[in-house]
Amino acid sequence: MADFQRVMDHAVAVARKAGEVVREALSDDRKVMTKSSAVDLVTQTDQKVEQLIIQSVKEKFPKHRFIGEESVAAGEACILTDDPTWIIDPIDGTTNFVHAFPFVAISIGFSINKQVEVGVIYSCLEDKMFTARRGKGAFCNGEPLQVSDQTDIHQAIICTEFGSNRDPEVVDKMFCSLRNILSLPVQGVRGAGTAAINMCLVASGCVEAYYEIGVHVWDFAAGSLMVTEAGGVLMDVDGGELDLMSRRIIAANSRTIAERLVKEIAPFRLPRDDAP
Ligand code: LIP
Repeated sequence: MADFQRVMDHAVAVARKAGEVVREALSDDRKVMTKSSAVDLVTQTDQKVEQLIIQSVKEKFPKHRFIGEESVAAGEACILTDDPTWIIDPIDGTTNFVHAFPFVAISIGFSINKQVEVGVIYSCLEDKMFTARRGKGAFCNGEPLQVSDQTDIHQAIICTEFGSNRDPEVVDKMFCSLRNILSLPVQGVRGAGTAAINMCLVASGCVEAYYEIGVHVWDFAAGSLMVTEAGGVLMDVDGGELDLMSRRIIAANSRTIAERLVKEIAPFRLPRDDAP
């Protein structure tokens, strides 16, 4: 049995340290490189922070496994096993970071038996530390989080993102979903530029739901626990069960809101995170 409190304490400590590195890097020149597309950005800080987190975890938990955004980009396999696994996004909101748009998070999920047991999201420019443990609630800087109780979609704010895929068919589908949702109408559509912070907004009760197609497991592993521990629900965009590797998610305050969104989202599939 893993000592989840030890895992949580270490995740919080290393996320804080990583946040300092990110804040310092904001005052330097940021050398920007690209990954899967011209708008899929990465910086040396993403790589440095991921190494910092992995090294520090390895010292404390030498047998644990890792899935890290930049390690996968460098060619490591993205396979979720039953083993204790740290799922790391060193900078969630890299485009925000590049532009100094003030929502940037370090996202650390910890899973066993393919179930997320601990989630830590440090919104490092706001200095907000979000934490969740399965069965023990979700917190921001130690204060308990609770999703909103609004189940009328017409009174809702919905978060989403457009990601970094600019294939015309994908863009058309995203606009189709957005058009349907705006026309319901909902009260607003927002996006912080990071999946992790969008999910913290759901958990905090500021918005009713977040959905996206194209995200990765490292973007939403920690956030998924944050939302359920704050009383919310998770769903695939077609209404089925959430699949951590499918790159699709609805995270909502309630089944009512999630199922209403399923009716409006134009679903499509992208290669899975664990595709060979
Ligand atoms: C980002 C996600 C965001 C998505 C972006 C990107 P990154 O993560 O948080 O939801 O729309 O395309 O995947 O790359 O900044 O860690």
